[in-house]
Amino acid sequence: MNAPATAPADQSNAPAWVRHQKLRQWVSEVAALAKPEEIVWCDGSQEEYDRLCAELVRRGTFIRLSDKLRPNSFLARSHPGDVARMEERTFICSREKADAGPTNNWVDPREMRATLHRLFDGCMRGRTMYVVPFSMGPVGSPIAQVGVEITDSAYVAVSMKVMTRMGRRVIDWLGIDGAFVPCVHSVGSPLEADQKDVPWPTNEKEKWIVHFPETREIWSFGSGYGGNALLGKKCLALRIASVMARDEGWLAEHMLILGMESPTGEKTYISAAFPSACGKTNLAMLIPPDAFKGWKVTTVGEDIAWIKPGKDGRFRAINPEAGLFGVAPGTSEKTNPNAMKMLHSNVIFTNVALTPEGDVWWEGMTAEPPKRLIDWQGKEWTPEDGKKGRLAAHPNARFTVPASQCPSLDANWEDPQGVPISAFVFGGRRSSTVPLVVEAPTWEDGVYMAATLGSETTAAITGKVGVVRRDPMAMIAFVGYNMGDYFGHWLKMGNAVAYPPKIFRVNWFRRDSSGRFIWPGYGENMRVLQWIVDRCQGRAQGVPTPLGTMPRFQDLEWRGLENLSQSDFDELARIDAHAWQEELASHDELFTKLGDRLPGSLEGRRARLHEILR
Ligand code: SAT
Ligand code: MN
Repeated sequence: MNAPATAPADQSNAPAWVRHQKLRQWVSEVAALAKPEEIVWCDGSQEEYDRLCAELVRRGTFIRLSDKLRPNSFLARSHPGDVARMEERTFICSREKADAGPTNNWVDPREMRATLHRLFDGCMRGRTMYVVPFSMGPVGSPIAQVGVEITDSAYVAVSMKVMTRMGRRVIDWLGIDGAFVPCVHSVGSPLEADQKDVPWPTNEKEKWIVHFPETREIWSFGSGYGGNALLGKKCLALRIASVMARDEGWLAEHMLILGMESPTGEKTYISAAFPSACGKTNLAMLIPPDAFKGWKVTTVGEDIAWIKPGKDGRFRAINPEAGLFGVAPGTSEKTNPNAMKMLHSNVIFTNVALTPEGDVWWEGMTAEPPKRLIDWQGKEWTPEDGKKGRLAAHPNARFTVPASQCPSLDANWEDPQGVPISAFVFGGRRSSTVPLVVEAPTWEDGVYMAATLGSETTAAITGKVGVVRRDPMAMIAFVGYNMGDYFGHWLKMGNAVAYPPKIFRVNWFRRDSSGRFIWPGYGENMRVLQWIVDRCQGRAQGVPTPLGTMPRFQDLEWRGLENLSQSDFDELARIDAHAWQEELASHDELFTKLGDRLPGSLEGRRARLHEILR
């Protein structure tokens, strides 16, 4: 909002420990506009968390789960129209449309500010406005960034306590004039006098998730769910941070970070990007199969990585988050035993099913569903309903849980300097065309592989199955500026360190002619990770192919996986020239869209691949 000619009186209701005048003034201004009934500053204490959770129970937003089965855990059921991030309602409002680029929604910032003024005027009437100071990254880390979220949702306030370092220590660190990213959020559902509240307030008519990249501000209206409302995550840590990273020479990426410890104690860190529905959280917490005695996989992060050139000539990465907001359906003892352990207590579940004993359930958790459940919309559910295709949990049902509960958490996960990255891995869900694993011969080839990343849609995302969607670096929804410029930034970053990571492309999802997945996935992905680590350490063999270096059958560890034959492997590694011509034509579609902002060297690579893959 434009600053008034004279600063208004301090209406921020800030406690004495807030000494930052600009912060007080900004909170006063937002309060004057949104007109909440009261203002509460969050100190981030456990008492505050418990008090807000109790309040959410009292208001019907939270159901307290059995203290025996899921101690200190809650279930929230969202409004059925507010169940996921909304890309079509997400805007990058740079001054120039071309700076948002063809892959983002754009509205002129002046027009957008007028819209926001209309929407936020009185939007918190009858509600409490929470002021939530948070740090993305360990408080005080040179890589961390501070945000302050104003929200009228207590669900958001408690979720931010789990997902970020939140509260008074962040204010203390800000001091009297530290920089912060202002984030304003409202569910967009004011309460008139005597109006009874609903468990999940939302605005059914309008939802807006708005970013101003030049002034580094975030405004979100109408949704209370996930990335629409927990503004530290995709909005700050990716969209706004990607702009900071471009300007300051680092990378803000949609990547997990994992550590691989060999039997000799050698540690190699990998950062990997996958579009949704590719098992990113499972990979970040992988447990190696028995054949990998002495190997350990450790978790630094499972969604976002901030990566900066380090003094040692390597990229150093931190996980800016302090919690996981993970997809529940499909998580089980088989697919992710570490996640199952992690969910034993202190969890906020959203849109999963409730058992009669006061525990939770979701599709894929167990082979047999419980006899009776209450589904994510609060209705009775039996396995008969399941057979008819009615889901007990929403496909995008989530768990919100502190990272500190992760059994595979890396010892250095909070190192303020970050962990050194040896490899970047990019993967998508592709039933054909893309081989199991390829190492890019050069940084530029790797950037090309990442820029042309594609993944097949699943029902959970679009309702349409099997359509390849281009998702460069898995960042299609998260780059806060022009995608062509982002590719240029990646190309440049290869020269920012003396030892750039190797870049790999993986695909766990290739199918045979009968439609069966050829690769077993999950823990068995360790076989590919080990080859990647060994390549980084100069140990493993591979052969050059038109796409890059690939392992031969004998280059991977097969002990304990006897039923994957050499001919299965040949199919996983097959490069079909005809399919690749189609693939390259589809890369061309993306490149054409980016027009003159596309770096010439990427188009050059495409043309060369076109020649050699004939
Ligand atoms: O809702 S979030 O944006 O946090 C998660 C996701 O959709 O990827
Ligand atoms: Mn994500």
